[in-house]
Amino acid sequence: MSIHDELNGIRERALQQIALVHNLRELDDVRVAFAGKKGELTAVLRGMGALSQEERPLVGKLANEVRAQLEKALDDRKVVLEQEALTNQIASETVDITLPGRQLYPLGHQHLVNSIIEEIEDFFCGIGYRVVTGPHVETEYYNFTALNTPPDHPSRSARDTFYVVDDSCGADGSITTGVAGESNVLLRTQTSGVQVHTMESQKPPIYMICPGAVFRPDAADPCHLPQFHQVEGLVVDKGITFGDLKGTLDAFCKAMFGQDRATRYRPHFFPFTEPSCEVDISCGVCHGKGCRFCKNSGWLEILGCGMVDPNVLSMSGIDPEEYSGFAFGIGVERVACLRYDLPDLRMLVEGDMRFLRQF
Ligand code: 2NM
Repeated sequence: MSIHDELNGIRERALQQIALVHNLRELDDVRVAFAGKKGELTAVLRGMGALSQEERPLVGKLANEVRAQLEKALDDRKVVLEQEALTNQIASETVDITLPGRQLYPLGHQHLVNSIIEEIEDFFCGIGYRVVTGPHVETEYYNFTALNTPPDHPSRSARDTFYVVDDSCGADGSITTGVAGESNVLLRTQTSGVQVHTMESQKPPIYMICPGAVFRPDAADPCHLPQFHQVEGLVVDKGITFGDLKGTLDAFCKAMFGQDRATRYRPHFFPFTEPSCEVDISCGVCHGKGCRFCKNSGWLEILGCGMVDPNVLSMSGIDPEEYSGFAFGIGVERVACLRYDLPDLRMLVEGDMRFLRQF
């Protein structure tokens, strides 16, 4: 076989094999077999020494053509195989980001009491009120005296208030409750003390709410918990009237329970407000006709309120001739009961998964 035919044969076989390889490794094997240092093409070129002067340039030219052709074919095939490999990799590694996540167990959520507090905060922040918080431990002055509560008022008794015997904190910080008259430090029975602190330290206009835990020595039963939550509100400004109170609390009740709910204001008594009211909303179950839920009255009690007693303003350094105000107190657990139709307040603190999972 002439060296000419040999080169053409190499070309033909190499191109054939290059077309047939499946991957880059096989392609490299072909490259080594034909164009490598010990490859067929190299071996043929070594034999060129034996050629005549005339033949040598012709064969050399052909050899260079074959080499160039092989190299181009190798390069082209390499591009195709690389592209194929990338396509395969992308296909095999694809993550469908639209697939829903796998939920391993039911997720927890915010406590009902806290989500109601946040809803109340959202309403009042939306009409320009500030949220203020304060300590759970208060003095009798801030919890009672500054709120116009007489010294002999029954709410001050140890039956209605947890007193803290201040020097009986254990080394571990534990608190022992004491007897009225023996301590003037207590667990707040309402959050109003925070409002007194605010009135003392800040000039009107005051538009504030204070959410938080309060404490009363009641045994837990369907309607009582020894620790529960209030959101109290206070407005002090020039020219505040009962109309402002009613407009604000009507808007609040509708926002909280639905635009179709009616309100009514029943006269009541609180030491810190005059006049004072309890506010009812129309029953959402029977819409006022009377049913088991509203104990046949058609109405559900929802909050207490009133015009701040001038004594309360003046004790905190605000001139009642210049300013007036209204205040209100909302029982958060009570709102939760009405909202979720709970038969027993204790369900809110027992942590029973069968109850919590419903929300
Ligand atoms: C209520 C009902 C009526 C009240 C009064 C005050 C303060 F500090 F301004 F005197 N804070 N909250 C208030 C008034 C609370 O709870 C049922």
